[in-house]
Amino acid sequence: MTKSALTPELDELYRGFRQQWLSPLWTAVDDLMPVQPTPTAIPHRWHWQDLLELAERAGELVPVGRGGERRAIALANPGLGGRPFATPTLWAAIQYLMPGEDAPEHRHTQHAFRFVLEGEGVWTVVGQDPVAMRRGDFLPQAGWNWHAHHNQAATPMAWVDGLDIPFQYAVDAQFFQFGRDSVSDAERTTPERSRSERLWGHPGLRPVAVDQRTTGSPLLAYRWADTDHALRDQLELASEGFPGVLEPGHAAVRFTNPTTGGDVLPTIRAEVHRLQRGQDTAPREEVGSSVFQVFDGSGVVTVGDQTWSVVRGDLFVVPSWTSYRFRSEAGSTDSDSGSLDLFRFSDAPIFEALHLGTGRPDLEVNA
Ligand code: 1HN
Repeated sequence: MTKSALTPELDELYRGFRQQWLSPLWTAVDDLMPVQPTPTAIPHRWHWQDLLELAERAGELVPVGRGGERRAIALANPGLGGRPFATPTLWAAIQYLMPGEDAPEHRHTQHAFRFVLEGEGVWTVVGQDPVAMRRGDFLPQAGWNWHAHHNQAATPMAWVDGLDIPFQYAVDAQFFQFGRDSVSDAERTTPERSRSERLWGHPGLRPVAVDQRTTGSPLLAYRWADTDHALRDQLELASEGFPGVLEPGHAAVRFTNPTTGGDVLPTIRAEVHRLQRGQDTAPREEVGSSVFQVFDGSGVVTVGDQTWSVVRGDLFVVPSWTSYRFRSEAGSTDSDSGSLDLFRFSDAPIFEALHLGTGRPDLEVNA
């Protein structure tokens, strides 16, 4: 079908289409079927320091309670029309709790996690299991689990929440329920280890008697000491000439569900990457979108046509099919090792489940 000049007859035809809620393909095919993804989300970076200052101000001005539910302030990608969406599939927010504050119990079908950049003193109670949150910990919480948070420390605490809200919003899959208005005293105590960690937190070992198929990981906390150790071991092995790293000087681990070995949540993949001092990565592009947070160190990040210097806590978005690469800045001041540690989460499990792959289909077929 070639595009022809608009005659009165064609104009009449198009009016007929509109009146009957119809839309011809031939005027929309370039938009609907681009030769490669043309993301509406754009590369964008948020400074942690700016987020923290605004969250602190929200802590002074905005109470937490039933109705508003959480003092969470979402990253709104400038390409996505002001919606609280970091990418078309992913929500990312800074959440802030003042000393003594409770975030009330509720549950929702959206899959979620917390990642802690700094501080401690907040516990999250997931399915009545109190779980401590400390720097570097990753806390997944699959959909439809009851959860509440409480800050029992004398200082405020901030962390990052990731959820698949934009995805579930786009496909009309969300359900939500309020829980109890306050949790029991037993749930207010913070044991050193949660029940989930005592049952599921032993490497390579699963409880024989527990065969339940949970949605997402039954392990509710992945502690920084383990993540750090795994990354250090990968780099040490590499220096001894053994495989394991992603590329020279670049170690990476993925949080997995101990019952399956697969991704920790049905819709969200989460990883930590460590780039040794002075190293850079090869450029990559993938179908699907990611949010990164600098956990430690500093570096230079290029995403599409943007290049940013990033420091501890800064967040940035990599839209679908947008080239990205990193460089660790030698001699950074806030990290002992000079390496750049990046926390990353993405929607990769959705794309893999739908066989939308991570790259161009012809390249994948020929690979
Ligand atoms: C939620 O339940 C949490 O539990 C954080 O901490 C962010 C954003 C939208 C809807 C529910 C939380 C959320 C959320």
